[in-house]
Amino acid sequence: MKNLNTKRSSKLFNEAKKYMPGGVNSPVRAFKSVGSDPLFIAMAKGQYIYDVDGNKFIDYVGSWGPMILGHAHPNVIAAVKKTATKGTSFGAPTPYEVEMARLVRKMMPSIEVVRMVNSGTEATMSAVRVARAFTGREKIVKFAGCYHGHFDSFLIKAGSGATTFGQPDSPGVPAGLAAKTLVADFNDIGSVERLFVDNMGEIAAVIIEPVVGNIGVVVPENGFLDRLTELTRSNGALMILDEVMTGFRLARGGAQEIFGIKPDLTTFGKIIGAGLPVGAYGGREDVMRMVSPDGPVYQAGTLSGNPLAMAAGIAQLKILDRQKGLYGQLEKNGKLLEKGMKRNLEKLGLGYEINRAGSMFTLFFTNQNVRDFKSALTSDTSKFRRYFGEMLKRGIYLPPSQFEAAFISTAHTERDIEKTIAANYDSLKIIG
Ligand code: HOZ
Repeated sequence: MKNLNTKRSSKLFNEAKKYMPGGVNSPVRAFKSVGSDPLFIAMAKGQYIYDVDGNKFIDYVGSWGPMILGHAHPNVIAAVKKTATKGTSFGAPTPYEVEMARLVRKMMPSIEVVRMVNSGTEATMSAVRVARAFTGREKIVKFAGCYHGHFDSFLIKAGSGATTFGQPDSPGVPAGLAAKTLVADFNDIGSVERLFVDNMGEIAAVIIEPVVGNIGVVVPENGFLDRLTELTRSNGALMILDEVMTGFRLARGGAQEIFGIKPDLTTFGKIIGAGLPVGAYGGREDVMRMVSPDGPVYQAGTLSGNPLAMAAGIAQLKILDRQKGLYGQLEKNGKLLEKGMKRNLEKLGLGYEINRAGSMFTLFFTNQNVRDFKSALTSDTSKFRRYFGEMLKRGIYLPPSQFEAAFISTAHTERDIEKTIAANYDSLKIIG
């Protein structure tokens, strides 16, 4: 199998490194952990992404999740074009924001009141501030390996790029603030119970990715999220569900619909902007009315509810809301891919793990059952690095880290899945 020609990407990267930290604007896209230069992208359409050297790939990154309908969906593009001609930002309310809030409430009934922001990080940061104000408590509980964006309080045992680059606890976070973040183990309710006992009356909220996507995909075991919800209630703390990845992806009503839980607050990210910069947080009316100008908790932003982002997001959410069979198709293709990859592993006598929730999946290079941060870290990342390179050569663009989720979109066809399974077989055969 020939190596890819990536001359133009490499040239751009060399120049980019002079002007930007690591040559990129977000660490995970630097390809650092997979030992090659990142691809610079020229365009994407449907399930395909094209780099500046003219290479074409079946894309399983999907801009890290939001492109659930594939790239450049005609409805989304039409909405952006139409809106852009009327102006790109006003710093004042628009009808789009009302329509967006109405849609989010309709699709996710736990959301009574919602505030739009510009990213998942802003959403989680603001949700925790509100929870602290509402409860009058300062400590929060997060789970090892969960990633909730790059706000100080969350860069403690954080997944995603922080784990990929071996920096789960970032320097620069004040020790006093870090001490307010308590860390429990995913799928281990006992670890949360102990924190509540040791910090009685001090915990404002528990924040969790219902299906972890930031150490690769890790699925909650039966009853774990239910017990967690009960535990927060009985201790007067709030439950914050971080649905930045899972919201509107695993189901119309997100992970909370699938697992039948009702969080106090939920955070969302890029999917509600169809790839434009958007986030949101929302939930119980009595909690959300704490937010300024209804209440005293300050949180603001000129670009919050930006008309272009709202128009794109509304176009995408409307399809997710109305198109019959959409989530069934994602599940079917997810299952097909999982089955094919498992068949490959069996044929080759390899015992690696595949975790999947609907259209999110990860192949872990470990023989252990991956159910938390510790077991995810048993993955052989040098094997992943070689696997990633082999898949890329075969036209499959996966997230460039063992500790990320891959995403299927509605644009992926059965043929794409079959091609991916074949590439997976050939790649695994080479690396063993
Ligand atoms: N952290 C995001 C999902 N794991 C990826 C996007 C980014 O950090 O650039």
